[in-house]
Amino acid sequence: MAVVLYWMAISHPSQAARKMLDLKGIDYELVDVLPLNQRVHLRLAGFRGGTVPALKLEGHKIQGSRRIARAVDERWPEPPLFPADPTARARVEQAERWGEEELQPVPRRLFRFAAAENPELRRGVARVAGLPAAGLVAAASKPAAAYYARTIEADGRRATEAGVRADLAALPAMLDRADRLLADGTLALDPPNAAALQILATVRLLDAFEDLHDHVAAHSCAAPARDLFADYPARLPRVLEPAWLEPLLVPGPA
Ligand SMILES: N[C@@H](CCC(=O)N[C@@H](CS)C(=O)NCC(=O)O)C(=O)O
Repeated sequence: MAVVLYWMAISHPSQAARKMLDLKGIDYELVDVLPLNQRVHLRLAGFRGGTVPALKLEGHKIQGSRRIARAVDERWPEPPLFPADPTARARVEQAERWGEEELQPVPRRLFRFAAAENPELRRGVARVAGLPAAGLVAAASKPAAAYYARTIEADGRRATEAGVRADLAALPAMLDRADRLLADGTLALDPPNAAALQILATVRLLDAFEDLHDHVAAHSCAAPARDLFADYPARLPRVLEPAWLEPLLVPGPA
């Protein structure tokens, strides 16, 4: 098969990359990477980096959702993931970059924090990944979960209480920004452009955290995120201290 996507169903940039291939009508093979084992699996598959999504495309190995968007768009131009007009393209690229660098780490950090703290969540993830003996996997993956919780993300934060609380404080403004990008047409939906896929995949995962659902659902970006990623398999139980959620209790957008 000329196109192979290494992904994890729970991973929001993986969901965005898969949707790109689907929108282009590309015939591809999907390889499920075990959650918390990305680094090992991807190195064994010949990739230099240890993150999903990772794409083999006609002999090339491409990692990172933004690089994948460009490679796929160049090889299969229709429907386009970026506008043809240079000014409009620059706006979409700027939004996509913000989506990847600032918004994307937020649910990943919450997930890592929760996975390190909560065996039930690890059991759920093992079940979604189709693994047998999910209870054993949950116990065995505790050190890996702790390791990922200590990893520093591109934005300099870790999945610690301080990192998570800073994310929760920043989240309302970030979702307001996603709403504005949707309202001014930077995030196109018909067909979805690269910025919409990048940002709405993250919004969809945020919405799947029971702790965050009410707040996310009050934003106008939540409904298109749910439509675009209707089959997203994530449902994450309450894991955060109620007091940490206070920044989300301020009234949502009008
Ligand atoms: N910003 C990159 C990052 C992807 C990323 O961090 N993926 C996570 C899953 S959502 C991963 O595989 N992490 C493994 C690791 O950090 O070792 C992208 O958009 O592709």
